[in-house]
Amino acid sequence: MDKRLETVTGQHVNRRKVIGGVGVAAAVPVVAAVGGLNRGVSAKQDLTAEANAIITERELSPEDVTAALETYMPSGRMDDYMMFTSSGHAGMVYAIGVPSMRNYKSIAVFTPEPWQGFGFSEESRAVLEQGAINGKVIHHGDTHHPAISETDGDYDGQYLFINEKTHGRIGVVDLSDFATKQIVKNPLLVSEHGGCFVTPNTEYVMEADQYPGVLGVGNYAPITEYEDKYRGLCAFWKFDREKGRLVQEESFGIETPPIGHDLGDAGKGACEGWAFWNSFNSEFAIGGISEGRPPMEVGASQNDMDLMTVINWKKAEEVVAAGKAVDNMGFKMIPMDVAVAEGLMYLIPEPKSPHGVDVTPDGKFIVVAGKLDPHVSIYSWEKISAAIDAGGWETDNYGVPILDFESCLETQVELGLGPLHTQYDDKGYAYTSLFLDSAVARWTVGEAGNPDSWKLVEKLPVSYNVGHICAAGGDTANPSGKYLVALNKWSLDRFPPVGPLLPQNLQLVDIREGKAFRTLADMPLGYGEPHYAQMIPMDRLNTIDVYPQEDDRVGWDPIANDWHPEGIAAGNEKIEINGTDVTVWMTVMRSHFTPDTIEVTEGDTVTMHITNIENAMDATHGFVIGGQDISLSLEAGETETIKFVADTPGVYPFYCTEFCSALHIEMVGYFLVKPASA
Ligand code: RUQ
Ligand code: CUA
Repeated sequence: MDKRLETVTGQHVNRRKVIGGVGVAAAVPVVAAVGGLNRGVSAKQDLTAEANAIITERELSPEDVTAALETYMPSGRMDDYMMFTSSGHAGMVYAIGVPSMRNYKSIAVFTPEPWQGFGFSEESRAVLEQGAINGKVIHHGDTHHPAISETDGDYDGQYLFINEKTHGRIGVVDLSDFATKQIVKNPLLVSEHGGCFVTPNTEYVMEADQYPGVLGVGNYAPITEYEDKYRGLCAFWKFDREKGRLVQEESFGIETPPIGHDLGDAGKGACEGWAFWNSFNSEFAIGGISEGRPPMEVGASQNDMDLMTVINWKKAEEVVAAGKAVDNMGFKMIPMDVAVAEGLMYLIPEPKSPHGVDVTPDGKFIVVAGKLDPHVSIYSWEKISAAIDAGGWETDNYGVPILDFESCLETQVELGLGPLHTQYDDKGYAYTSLFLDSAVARWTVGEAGNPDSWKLVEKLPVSYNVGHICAAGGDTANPSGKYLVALNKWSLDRFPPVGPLLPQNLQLVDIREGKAFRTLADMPLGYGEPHYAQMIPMDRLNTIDVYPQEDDRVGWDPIANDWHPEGIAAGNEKIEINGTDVTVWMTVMRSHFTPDTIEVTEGDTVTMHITNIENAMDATHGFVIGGQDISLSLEAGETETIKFVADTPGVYPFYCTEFCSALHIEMVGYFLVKPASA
């Protein structure tokens, strides 16, 4: 853990405890008061009567009332969990409190965001530019699967990775300040869906294609050469935890047959060192409705079985170290024949276009959901490794070993229609989303050799068309199992009409011991389509309150995670004019900018390094200036840079956009652009 985390962690935890303590002590139970004539008791009696009147008037059932009590957060009380969800094509990550289901922050990752100033300063613009495609900076992204960094198979709360399907990119969010620090682009993949999943100690962040192509962005082959020239890729991005960055030079991918790798999971416990991805389209369908070929959805659903890809990443790491990978567009790639010869890759049949593949907390079983099959198929790691050791397998057209289905299968459980994704709790239950049934199934994770121990227990209807589900720690080695959130795709009759584009509906589900398995709350989410989410106990997050400051030093660059070379303390503000280049070193604090009058000449190139010299928590200042597409958010202690050409003469007030003090309106300055002719 770096220094700035350690210095602030103590304060943060203490503050939370104090607030929690006061809340508990001040709680007033609304119960019928018995006798007594003092004011306090009669106030309680009044409240009880009022509570009953509200219940009657709003026609609330006992279920409604108890659900409300389970999720209500008195002001100042902290949630138990933070859930990080993707946002689909809004290109962000949302941090939502559980059980209150309130969104505390939308974290800009692939999309510029003016409130956070993301993509407007030179520093954050450079992060977006890391994700440029052939030099073209992209201003959106399709986020799907967030992954919190793990230590020993449990979320450690330090980093969050999020994949981006449209362009095959990954964003790295630092959970010490909830800000995006890096975007990487896989040069071999045009798009990807099978990420992010982390190995148990975040050695690697995994990603894979969903739609195979010719590996390498820009490489071409006609679609009719699909089977010959198109390939899949299962990639492992090396994570440098000290630096908090993914390292392309130490990453690698494994070339695979062109089956569409859909979703994956890293092995843990019993199967640590291995990785699993399931697939659809073992038919190698290529669509072509207008050419008389079957549409993709039909072509890719012909076979009764598709194929799970099983990869030994620990061994693959050694193969790369031994120099057996090739360099493909700056990314190390283990060719398919090498992967087969070295025993790195195996395929296992799995029923019909499956979707999720989810390793049980102990790593003994791998659960594959059927999507077009009402069952989940449970594979035994013990059996899979025995089948690998035994050899004598068949191979596919590309020479990749296909293990025998029956020899790897532990059992199957029939759950209902459209099973997609599975999560686990601490009581031995698994939960699987049923898209077509609009339900979540709760079933028991049984034992090896005892088929009767695997059983559907109950199903809970959700509204509607549930995709992923997220249980607290539900994909880790130690799930905590209190809450589950169903991420529902459709919400048609749940909320007031808002036009034809409807919100997603996140539903909180109680999975606590001794409590009914039921929904507690709806959270319409009107700004993006969350796919997957992960939920971490709140006390595992160690966030900072302000950026680091020392007696003689102020001005932090959160992206470099270091002192900003142009950060300045009060008293060192200046304007330097060098021909047509004007450089300003500015400080901001309640409630002024220094300097507050800047005059340049039309056509000058202006660079401003702006430092927020506040050290109080929440003392954020904004900075906007008309006509230059600039909106900054300067958190306490932060320095940011903007650069623009003063291309239009005139008088431009610049002002603070955060209501920072009673004199916030007065927090203004003038930027004057003298006409060149004057
Ligand atoms: S999957 S459509 Cu996570 Cu169910 Cu992306
Ligand atoms: Cu600073 Cu408003």
